[in-house]
Amino acid sequence: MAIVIFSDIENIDQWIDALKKEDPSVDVIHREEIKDNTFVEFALTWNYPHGLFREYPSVKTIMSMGAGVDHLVNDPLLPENINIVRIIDPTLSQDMFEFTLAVIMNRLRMLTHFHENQRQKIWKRKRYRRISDISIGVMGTGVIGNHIATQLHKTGFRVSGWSRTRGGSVPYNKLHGPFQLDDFLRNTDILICLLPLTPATEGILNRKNLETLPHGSWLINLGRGGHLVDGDLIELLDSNHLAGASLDVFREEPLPADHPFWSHPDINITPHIASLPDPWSVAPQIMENYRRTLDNRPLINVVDRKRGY
Ligand code: NDP
Ligand code: OXD
Repeated sequence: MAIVIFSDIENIDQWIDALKKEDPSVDVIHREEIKDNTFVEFALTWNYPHGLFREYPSVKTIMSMGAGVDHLVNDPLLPENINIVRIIDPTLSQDMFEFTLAVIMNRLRMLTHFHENQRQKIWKRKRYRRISDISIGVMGTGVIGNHIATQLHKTGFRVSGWSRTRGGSVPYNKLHGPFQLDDFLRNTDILICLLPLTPATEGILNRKNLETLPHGSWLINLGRGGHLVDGDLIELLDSNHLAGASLDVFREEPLPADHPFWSHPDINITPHIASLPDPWSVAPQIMENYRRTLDNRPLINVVDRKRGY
């Protein structure tokens, strides 16, 4: 058996090196090198075309090369007997926090605004807001959202989190379920979406919910493009209900050249870069799941396919 990579991401050689370093005896090959499809039992994948795994009848485990698994659980043709596992990595969660903090601090201290002024040689001061002035709302307090909410709380922000279930005790204010969503949104100046994309969360950043945020709020979407109703965001920015949005994920990636987000003055775009999985940091958990698959033992970081995350 081998680890078979089904992905065209640009740094594939680094993933192979990292896995080989973890266990020099393991075979790691790319999908194109497979001679017999029945040979594949463990697949490492990112954004493969739906239906592909019907062609590989022996696959037991598919491991996502990222934290998100919407590309897998939303495939209606994925055989039900296949286990899906994903990346849970403290380095990745910390990278997400550092990106989030950079975006928030840029907003508070208006660095993009002053950079624009510099280009026009404008010397004009503007009152800024402090960390202690700001209420942050984190939608989705799972592995990453909880890390971000906890770190932002430690940094001095007022933080609330919102998730599907009540969960255990956390150092920040915690709400859950549809009935507490309005309360959560009403008290949020900066909304950070860190939900997984499931049928229940698709389109959750819609007009009704974004309108519940206080006037002048800011949206940071790090979850998935499918959470956001693009037209609703543009209308709420144009009517000045929202002050701006930082978007890292999009319904179509790369974002098409003619998409109105590119030229909107109140939208900051980043190319799905809030975090990049570090192959060396995640190689041990991939090897662990590979070995467990070989030995038919229970896997780690398993996704609940019914729940969708
Ligand atoms: P987890 O599965 O650990 O956490 C998901 C959280 O969302 C949980 O708190 C869960 O609630 C909550 N949730 C799920 N469904 C609902 C719902 N219907 N209503 C309210 N809350 C809900 O995921 P991660 O933290 O690891 O990752 C989150 C997402 O971040 C990924 O799925 C991916 O889309 C995105 N991501 C983006 C990256 C980027 O670079 N932009 C990088 C990595 C991830 P509960 O706790 O009650 O189960
Ligand atoms: C991920 C991502 O899910 O990069 O890891 O979005």
